[in-house]
Amino acid sequence: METKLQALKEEAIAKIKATLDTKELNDIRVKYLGKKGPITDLLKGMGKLPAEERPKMGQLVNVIRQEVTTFLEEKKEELEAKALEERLASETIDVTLPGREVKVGNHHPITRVAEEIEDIFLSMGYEIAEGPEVEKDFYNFEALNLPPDHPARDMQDSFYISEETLLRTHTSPVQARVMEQKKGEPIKIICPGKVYRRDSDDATHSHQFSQIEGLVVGENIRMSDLKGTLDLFAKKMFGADREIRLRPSFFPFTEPSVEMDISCFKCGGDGCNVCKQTGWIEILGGGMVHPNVLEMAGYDSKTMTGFAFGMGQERIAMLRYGIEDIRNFFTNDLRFLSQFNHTEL
Ligand code: 2NM
Repeated sequence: METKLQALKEEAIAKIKATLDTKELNDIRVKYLGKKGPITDLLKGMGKLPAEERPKMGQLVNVIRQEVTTFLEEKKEELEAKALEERLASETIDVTLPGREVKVGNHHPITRVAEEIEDIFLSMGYEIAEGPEVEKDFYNFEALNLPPDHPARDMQDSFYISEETLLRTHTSPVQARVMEQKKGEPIKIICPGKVYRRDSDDATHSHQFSQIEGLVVGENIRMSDLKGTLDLFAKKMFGADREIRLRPSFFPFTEPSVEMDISCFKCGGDGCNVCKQTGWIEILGGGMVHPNVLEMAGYDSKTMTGFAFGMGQERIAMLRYGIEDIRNFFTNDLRFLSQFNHTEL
């Protein structure tokens, strides 16, 4: 019986060693250690043994059961570890793969320039005022002292929606509206916004563009206030060492009217390609608000005076960023726009 038991043990261990999966391993366990297995059979047959041999045989059976069980458990662990390893290998994620790019946008260069200009005037105590882009002929022209025969009022020069409605040709009507609302009170505003003119688009003209205009009305507002304000603006916007120059000009809504140049920020005034060898760059127009404009809005032009000025945002942005064609601002070409991403210009 002892040799039989040893043979059974060897047989079971050999099968355990050879098996490759857990199901087969379980079959082996049932076969050798189960209730109908050969070892159980041998135990049952112990009754036929002489009494003095029984304890020794019983002990041997238990030792063999224990040994086979240990082999089974070890194999089970081995197979499970292998299965886990295979699963992990098949489910591996390559964390070194590059992630999906998140495109970060930024403000349009025109918006940037507008906000920069706004910040400068806000720091001087101005408020921002806005108004409609579809405007009454009255606010766009009449209230601004543009006579009926003025060329800007020609169908060829403005986008009319009806006899008395059009796309505003400048942001000045916002200022005419504010003056009307303020009913003789002092004013200090800047008005940014889109404007429209019938024009053939080319490198320097666009039928749609953006302006930013300023208006100050109060007692004793003088040309020197305009000059000081614009000088400070020029220095904050284009560099502390900028100088300004005012030249006589004409606008229907200001008298006297001026145009302002700044000393060239590239060459400092010596002459270069940016200032076209003149040393000066034209930046904006302005002047003292025409008495007719003040009176039409309900101001007494004897006690209240004002200055106003206006500039094209695109022109400022072109100078600031060295852009040569105004159409770049409107075509939404990402190759152009992405140059303004992530960079402090
Ligand atoms: C400019 C040039 C000169 C201007 C005048 C006014 C108003 F409403 F007060 F009459 N607003 N803006 C003005 C004056 C604008 O832009 C080149």
